[in-house]
Amino acid sequence: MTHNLSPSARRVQEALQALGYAYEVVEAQQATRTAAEAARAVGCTVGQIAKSLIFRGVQSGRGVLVITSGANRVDEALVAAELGEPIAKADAEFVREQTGYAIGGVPPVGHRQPLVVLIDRDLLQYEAIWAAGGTPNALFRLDPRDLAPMTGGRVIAVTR
Ligand code: 5CA
Repeated sequence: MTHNLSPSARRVQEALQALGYAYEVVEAQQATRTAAEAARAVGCTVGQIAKSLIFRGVQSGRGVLVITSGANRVDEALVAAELGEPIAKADAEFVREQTGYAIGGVPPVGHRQPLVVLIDRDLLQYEAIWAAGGTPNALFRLDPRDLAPMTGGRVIAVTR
């Protein structure tokens, strides 16, 4: 099933398999680089797109992944309070170094480095959501209740 995927998407597919999930990474014809594009491509609401946003812990230097509903903007103060240190937005190089993927395709699993993972509780209201699958047009559909066990992440409020 994975032979037609590009190498980055295949890595995500293999990570899902290794974690015991049958979810299937698919590559869309059109770009799914942003939540709006992804929602258009798969025919869901923007809120059902799981954005994978990378931040850097300012004191520790660790990578932080906040998996956010496409409908929400992350309140960095809430995330900082949760982590116990301020965070800064990652630049493209830090995203690539931590995750192994380029901005626009960062998946929730299959990263190069272990990341601290936080999950937007608003994602849990949906029956199904879509997350990036390693490239700017790769996606997979999943049950949002699998996100926490799949990533080892904690569910939090990312907006007030
Ligand atoms: N494939 C889509 C839908 S899953 C996707 O990956 N969307 S995303 O929102 O998770 O990834 C794009 C995010 O990357 C943007 O929301 C933004 O937070 C971040 N981003 C975009 N440009 C930059 C940049 N120059 N530096 C750092 N982060 C950026």
